[in-house]
Amino acid sequence: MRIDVLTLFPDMFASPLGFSIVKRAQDRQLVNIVLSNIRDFAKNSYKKVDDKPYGGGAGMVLMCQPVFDCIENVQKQDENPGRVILLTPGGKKFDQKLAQDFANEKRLILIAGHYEGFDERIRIGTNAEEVSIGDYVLSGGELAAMVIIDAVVRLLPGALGDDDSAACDSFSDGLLEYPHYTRPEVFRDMKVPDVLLSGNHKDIENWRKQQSLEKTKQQRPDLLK
Ligand code: 6GU
Repeated sequence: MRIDVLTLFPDMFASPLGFSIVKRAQDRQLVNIVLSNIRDFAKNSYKKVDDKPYGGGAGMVLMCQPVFDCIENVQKQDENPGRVILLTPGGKKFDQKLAQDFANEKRLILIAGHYEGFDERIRIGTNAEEVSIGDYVLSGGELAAMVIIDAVVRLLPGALGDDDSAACDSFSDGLLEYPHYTRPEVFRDMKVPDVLLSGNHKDIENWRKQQSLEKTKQQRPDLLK
């Protein structure tokens, strides 16, 4: 899989992409993550990429020309034009199902905006989908892009080791995950539930299912509907 990220702040990505599962997936060449700086495509001498909104109002708007040029530059690097995603709080909400859908793609192009937003013609002209990671406002799309990359890359076949499992994750079956315990059996008077020490796999499986249901009922009743 190839993931392009178009951003004004490519340096923000070094740390989240440089550790753990996402780093390992890149090392194993399961994913090629390519960062492009939109500012490199500014035509004017001040490298300006934003301007005041027509009609007035606060903030600045990301201009069409550098973004279109940046998209076209990455698209010509590969025969697959990719699924173009604009990161914006007004987009469709990202969830585990969309993560799986993205993980089935050969190529994603994630565009992170800043300032007040994108010139609307970027969405229209590139036929991009708008995606949000939740109902709150971030200063830019970069953190959202990192969240999406992490959630998608761990779903790529071979990304998780034998010790990890995506199939049991919260949301993968529509429920939250059951609680986990490891050694010691007692810590500060808190004991591991007996059933987990019983060795009875059927009982353990039943207990976990019931705990998953109970936790979902308590924390996220909306998931049960
Ligand atoms: Cl994708 N962008 C911004 N700026 N804020 C957000 C978001 C995206 N998703 C949730 N909040």
